[in-house]
Amino acid sequence: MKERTLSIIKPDGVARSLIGEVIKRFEQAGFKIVAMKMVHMTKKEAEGFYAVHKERPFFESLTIFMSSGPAVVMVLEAEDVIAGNRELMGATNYKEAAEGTIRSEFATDIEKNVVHGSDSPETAAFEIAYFFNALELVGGS
Ligand code: IDP
Ligand code: MG
Repeated sequence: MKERTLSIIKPDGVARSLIGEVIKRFEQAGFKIVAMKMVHMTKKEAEGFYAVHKERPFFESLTIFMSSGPAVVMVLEAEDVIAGNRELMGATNYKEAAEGTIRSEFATDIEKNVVHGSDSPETAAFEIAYFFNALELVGGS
């Protein structure tokens, strides 16, 4: 089924000039970009985005990192793109990420792992609406 997911090239990926590298992989996988912009989140905005993790020990560090510089937020559309994007990204911990995945090749730390991707249709809907309104989403085909 055709679906949409939220992708973020995190501040480490932008700072290390990996925007083109990441987008190339999405396009080669057949994902259509139906919305895209750069954002420099405030600490509060990062906390709202990652609210599901607010009880986790890494929440403070994660939200400082995510608000430390500009990020690229995108909505990707394709068949089964939520799982497909998670597969391209690789495991959260880059040391456990499969060879050839974005995190395996480019992450430097369990936190600074270059990309974010929604993990379910429910989180995708919340995360897309967090950054984009309906008029900002073009019809991908
Ligand atoms: P995900 O990004 O693969 O979905 P989540 O468990 O949702 O992983 O965690 C969100 C983000 O929090 C991760 O991408 C990573 O940046 C950071 N993170 C997750 N687990 C840890 C940890 O154990 N230590 C430090 N940062 C972590
Ligand atoms: Mg997650």
